[in-house]
Amino acid sequence: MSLLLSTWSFSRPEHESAFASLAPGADPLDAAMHIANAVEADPDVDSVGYGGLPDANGGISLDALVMRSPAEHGSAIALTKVRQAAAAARLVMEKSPHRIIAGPGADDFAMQNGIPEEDLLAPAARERWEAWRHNPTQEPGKRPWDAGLGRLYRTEGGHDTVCVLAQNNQGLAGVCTTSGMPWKTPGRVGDSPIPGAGLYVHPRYGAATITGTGELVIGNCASFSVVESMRQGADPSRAIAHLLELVLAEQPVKEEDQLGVIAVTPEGHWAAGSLRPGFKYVVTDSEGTRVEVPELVIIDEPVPETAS
Ligand code: SD4
Repeated sequence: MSLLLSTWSFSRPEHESAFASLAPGADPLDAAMHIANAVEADPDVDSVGYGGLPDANGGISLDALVMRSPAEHGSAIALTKVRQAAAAARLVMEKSPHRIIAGPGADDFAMQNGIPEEDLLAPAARERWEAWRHNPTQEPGKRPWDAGLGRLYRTEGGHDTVCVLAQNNQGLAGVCTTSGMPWKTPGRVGDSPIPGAGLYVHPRYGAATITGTGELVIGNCASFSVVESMRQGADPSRAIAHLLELVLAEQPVKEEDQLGVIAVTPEGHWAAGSLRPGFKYVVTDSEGTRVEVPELVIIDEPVPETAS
């Protein structure tokens, strides 16, 4: 049995082809990368790779993490010259003696290992930054709302990362790749490239990954916390609920904050949950591919009219 899970409906298009590469014996990381690479290359996804919205100065930076186990993971942080952030993170894991490489060194390392230098700021993202720059006092942001159409409804300031988990008879693998929070303070790094925050994979206990406001994720070591709950016997849904309730109790959660979590056991039992309505995820298993709403939503809120 094999399984692919990813955050947000914009990650759906490559699910079937990625799943085809997840046959027994295949490397689950390859399948997860397939989805991440496609989203990074899509200029219409404004929160990942090319097309991502820039920081307050108009500079875009990308962060990514790939993980198979506590002994096998790599992060590339604050890339400004290469679009393929997940591939850069995989190179850190496979070709360096380190676990995290950040800043200009991360760009150099990626390029030395064959990833091309490219412009990261798409014209549409530049235009939106120009508009924001001339009116930075506008309402700071509403959280993303996934209408399941492959694009997210939202106003300025929302953000949403592609996180992918893959499971087959070879084990588990995960990828998390993002351009981070739009209009962020230059130099800001979120949860996505931090092992145990945006993503955690343990071959014996399971994997979890998170999209949403990174500032709420880091302090609770959120992905690690979900996997740790599974290690202690919780099923994935209970483990996610425990994490989201903990964040709500311990963090200054604002109206525009959202967290979407997906988790899977080594046997392929999975669940998803979110802090609020509006999060969707994509699953492919032997029954096919579908875009799903998580059963677990911690804060009950009405659907905004603009999202329907
Ligand atoms: C970050 N967690 O940089 C990422 C962004 C994200 O939904 O996932 N947004 O905080």
